[in-house]
Amino acid sequence: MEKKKFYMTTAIAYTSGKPHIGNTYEAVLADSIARFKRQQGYDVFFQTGTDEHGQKIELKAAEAGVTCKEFVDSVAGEIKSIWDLMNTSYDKFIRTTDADHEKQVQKIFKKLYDKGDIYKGYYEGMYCTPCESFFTESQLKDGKCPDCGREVTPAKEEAYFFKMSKYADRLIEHINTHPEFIQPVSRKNEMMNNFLLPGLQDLCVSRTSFKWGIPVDFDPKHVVYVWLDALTNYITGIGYECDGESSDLFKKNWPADLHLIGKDIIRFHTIYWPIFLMALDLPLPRQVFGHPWLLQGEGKMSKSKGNVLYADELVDFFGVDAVRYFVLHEMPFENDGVITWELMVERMNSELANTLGNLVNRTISMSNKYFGGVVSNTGVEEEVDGDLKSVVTAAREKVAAKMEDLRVADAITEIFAVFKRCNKYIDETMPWALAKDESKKERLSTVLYNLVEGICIGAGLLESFMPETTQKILGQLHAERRSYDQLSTFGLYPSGSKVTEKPEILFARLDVKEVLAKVEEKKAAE
Ligand code: MET
Repeated sequence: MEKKKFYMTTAIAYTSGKPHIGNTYEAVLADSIARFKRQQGYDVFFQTGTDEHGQKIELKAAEAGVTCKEFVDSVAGEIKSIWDLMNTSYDKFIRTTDADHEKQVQKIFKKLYDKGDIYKGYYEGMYCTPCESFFTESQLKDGKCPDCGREVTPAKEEAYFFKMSKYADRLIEHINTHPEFIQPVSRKNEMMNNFLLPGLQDLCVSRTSFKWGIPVDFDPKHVVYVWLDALTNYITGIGYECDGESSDLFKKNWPADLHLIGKDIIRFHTIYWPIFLMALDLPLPRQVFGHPWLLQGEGKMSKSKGNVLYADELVDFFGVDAVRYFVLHEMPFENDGVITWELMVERMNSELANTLGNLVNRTISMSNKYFGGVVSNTGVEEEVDGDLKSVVTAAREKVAAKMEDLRVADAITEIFAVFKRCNKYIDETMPWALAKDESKKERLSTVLYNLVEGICIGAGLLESFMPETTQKILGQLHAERRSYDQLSTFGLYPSGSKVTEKPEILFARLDVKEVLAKVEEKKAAE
């Protein structure tokens, strides 16, 4: 049977600076979804990348005393290496400075101009440089940018405009008839009531006040508005050809199944982007999911506020999978999540070291102590086994249901319910007591077998979220990786297999005071 395709994307990150853990979160979140879909048997194409044009980047490069290209090359490299460090399994990393992307953007702009959807005029308004956006006076909030709250400056320039209103009715109709299009659903009302229903204004889609962008080829003093440039990455990255035949990859994958983005850029993805697509006569993506933010203490992380945490420094202390676990598990579906060193240490100790690490370690140690590492199912069952088995075998469906709704944190909670159930099973069966009674030896063997089996299934389910940990656990149990189908069947661990003699500690317990002291030390040294 042919596999069903699943095309998903993250937002592409601005190459204005090193991404903090809040930006990195999105790549990890997307990765966990991509991996889970693959595990379920989908033919996934997962695209991420970098957004490299615009005045802000031009200014940063000038500050750094390098060319724009040098600047973005260096930051894009940094972003890619952090995505790699976090084990994100993207299929394509697009950069908006890629030559084929730039060429398509020029063609798209020309096509929309020829069609009459883009026209030339003048823009007068207030401009927010960090957001690359114009606002009218009435759109400002207390005289400042309504999106980021920073200062705006008056600006007037000759510019091209896109006739947004032409497609507004079609978009309203689409949103109303496709309840899955904007998620979480609360964001839909915001888009409708604040933007669509009051009436869309034409959008300024070119700039002349700076140079670092894709030139409009038939009027090169203009560069293409960075959002028109950036949004099209979702089609150019898979081989869209504006005035010819698109690639097979494009034909297979478009429309996208999921655009995963931060909640602050939902408007660009559920209003501008679908309208651009309509103008290009392309079908709309199936779903846009606006995730909440990961906050560090008070407020959104930002360099200017000095409350920034970076993935690589967290990884130095906790390891990749613990950081993946933390960001995925601490992020609620709709509200913002919080990350602090203290919380990380707490989760590391309670959930990772205790609930999971200790379970695996104890099970392996007992198998070695009582049976020389050989784990056999002797078939001596007791009533309590039934509940363990039903919790373990029901987990896959529960995880799948949560993932279907993109409730990743809840999916992880379901997996940890398996490990918790296994721990409870140890308390219930008391293997150390069984070991004292020679006549209970066979029962003890089955108890350990059931634990190993529970751990194998839990570890298999964990693969999309903590891929290295899954490998380590299966490695220690000398167990095969299981297919998705096999993850709801109890008893596939071959009876009589031998586990490792020396289990490696999966997650070391940390002392919060020591961690904080080291963090301070590091800061002082910088
Ligand atoms: N660079 C933008 C941001 O980080 C996202 C662009 S997605 C097409 O907000």
